[in-house]
Amino acid sequence: MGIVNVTDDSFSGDGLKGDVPAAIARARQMVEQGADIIDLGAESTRPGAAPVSPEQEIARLLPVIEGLKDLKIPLSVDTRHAATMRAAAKAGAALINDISALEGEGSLAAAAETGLPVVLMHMQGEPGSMQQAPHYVDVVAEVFDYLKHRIAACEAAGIPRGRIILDPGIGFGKTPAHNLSLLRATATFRHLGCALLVGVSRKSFIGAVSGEGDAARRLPGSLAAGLWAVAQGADILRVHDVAETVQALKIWRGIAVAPVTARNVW
Ligand code: PT1
Repeated sequence: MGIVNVTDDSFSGDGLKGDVPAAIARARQMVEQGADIIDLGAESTRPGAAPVSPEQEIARLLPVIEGLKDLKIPLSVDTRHAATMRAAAKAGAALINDISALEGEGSLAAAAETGLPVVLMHMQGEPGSMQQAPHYVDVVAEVFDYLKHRIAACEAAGIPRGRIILDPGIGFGKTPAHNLSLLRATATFRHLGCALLVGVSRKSFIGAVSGEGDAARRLPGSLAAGLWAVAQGADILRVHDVAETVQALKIWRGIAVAPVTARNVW
């Protein structure tokens, strides 16, 4: 899953602001590089970020979705707003990625109405303050239970389990140690019977563990964490660096799963 941000202040320095042609070009380039899904976001949710109104979000996203109508791969929309989910689905988005696991007002009903698959992500607190004092007694058990309850809420709202993708929410109200514990336990989340998505790309825990302060220089750590997650059962990696991740995955897959031959390439 390639990340395309139409935000003012993406943490990794790749925010395309309101530049619609640039966002469209970035998405097309990622498809060329081997992305299977494009995740479009108009609200920065990195630690400390301020919320964006649904109106602003829709105004930023719709022209990009319209401009990518002919894309050969599914478009995901990264939003916590019911109105944005509806508008994006109507414009052709194929997946709803919600960092608040459809806890927003009207989101369960809106997502169910679209009939689209959804990503349910765990977060402790809100982006604006979530890194101030993350606290868990047992981070893996608590994230697991939260996701289990959100699956139940989805099923009650008419979103079947087969349409749900789970995400432990790396970096969302978690210390570096919490993030490492969750990644270590990636395989545990498979027991919930859904596909798994993991987003580690350039995040601050990689900086904390490696000492690399510049988010744009965290590709090696991002690849290491991403490959670990895939080896433990993650189905989807949300990444900034598509070409590099695809190369790493091809080698991992060649070793772990099946030899790469002329007939059997990614
Ligand atoms: C994610 C994700 C996301 N991450 C899903 N959607 C972001 N499903 C946005 C840091 O610690 O992991 N899964 N949408 C980006 N959010 C962050 C969080 C960026 C933490 C950076 C950090 O640096």
